[in-house]
Amino acid sequence: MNEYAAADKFAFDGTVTDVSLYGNGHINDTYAVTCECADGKIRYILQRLNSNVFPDRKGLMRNMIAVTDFLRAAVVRDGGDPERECLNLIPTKDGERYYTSPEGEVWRATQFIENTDAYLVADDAEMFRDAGRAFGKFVARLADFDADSLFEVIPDFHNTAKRYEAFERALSADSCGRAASARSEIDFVLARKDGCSRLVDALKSGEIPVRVTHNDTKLNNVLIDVDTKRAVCVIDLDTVMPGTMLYDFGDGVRAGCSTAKEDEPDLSKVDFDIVLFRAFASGFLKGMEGSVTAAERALMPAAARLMTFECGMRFLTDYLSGDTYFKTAYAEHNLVRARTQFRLVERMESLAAEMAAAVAESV
Ligand code: ADP
Ligand code: GN1
Ligand code: MG
Repeated sequence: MNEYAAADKFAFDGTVTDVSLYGNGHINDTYAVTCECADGKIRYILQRLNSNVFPDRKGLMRNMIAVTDFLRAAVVRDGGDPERECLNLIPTKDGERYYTSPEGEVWRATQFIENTDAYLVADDAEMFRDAGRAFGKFVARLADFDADSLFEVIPDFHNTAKRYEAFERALSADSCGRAASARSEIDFVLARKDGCSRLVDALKSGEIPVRVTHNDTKLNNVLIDVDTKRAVCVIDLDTVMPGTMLYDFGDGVRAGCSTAKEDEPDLSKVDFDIVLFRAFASGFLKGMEGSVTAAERALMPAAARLMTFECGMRFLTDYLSGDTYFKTAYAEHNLVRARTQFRLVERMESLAAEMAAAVAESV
């Protein structure tokens, strides 16, 4: 179904005048919908959920509805603005919270949070600190949410050891004959097999607590107010599942502590910024309101490294498999992305002591 036909299913205010592709997500098809109504223009976000990545989109939507309802109540309780500080689903004309097309596509719509932007690279450390605070607060707010009620949208999403096995399978299949063009990246991964299960083992043994986590905390998954540069709303709730705060902390560092975009082809521009790391760590810990355990804190630098390695390995796996998972704009896109992640991992390996000191100094 095309986006105009899908837009017509929702109870938007006014008349739809434009539906255009929007944003930089790698997974769903996201559109901005513009409607004309008596008092001017109003915008919405309309999304077609990715059926390949999310086989059970009804389970995903059940999670999203429960989580957004819960967060909305928390925002109201804290005296915040529930129209801006949480996602608000727009019902369909039939009163449903999302739309399923006859061919099985799942579409959802949310209020467009105006006067905000999604950043690929932070403007400065203060902006990134506040993004960290928002992601930490997200985990803190969901502390009382029943983890067992959540459907596991993508099983083993951050199980790095299982991700490693998937990489090995893609490498031995080499279904597109691309392995020869990624030899040094493949060797980079093979050399780091040990350590992949550090966080899953810590969860399994009880060394660190299971929490309800976001699991996809890249900088462009928090909307930032364009005037104040403060984080307004955490978005992209598709992967909210039981996990560890270290997934969210680590993935946030991965995405935001780089001096360049995730797909920067010129590696001389890609470096790990310890100032940004310090800012994110202090913001995240503040957002978590003192609930971080000593064991979690001790693993924060390692988690940043591991989540970055995992993401690079996923990009490389997708490159070897013929780009079936992440959206790509050109043939080498996933390989280019893998390279930036591995550059960051190397830099984090060299900066391990400085990263540990930065976390230890954060209050
Ligand atoms: P994906 O899973 O593909 O990353 P997202 O849910 O993150 O999809 O949405 C993609 C982009 O759309 C975001 O990075 C952001 O720029 C924009 N976006 C999503 N929801 C909203 C919203 N409610 N208001 C404004 N922009 C939004
Ligand atoms: C995807 O959906 P998006 O673009 O925010 C991916 C994340 C990766 C990220 C890398 C469901 O995030 O896991 O870390 O790309 N989301 C899913 O940029 O796989
Ligand atoms: Mg996103």
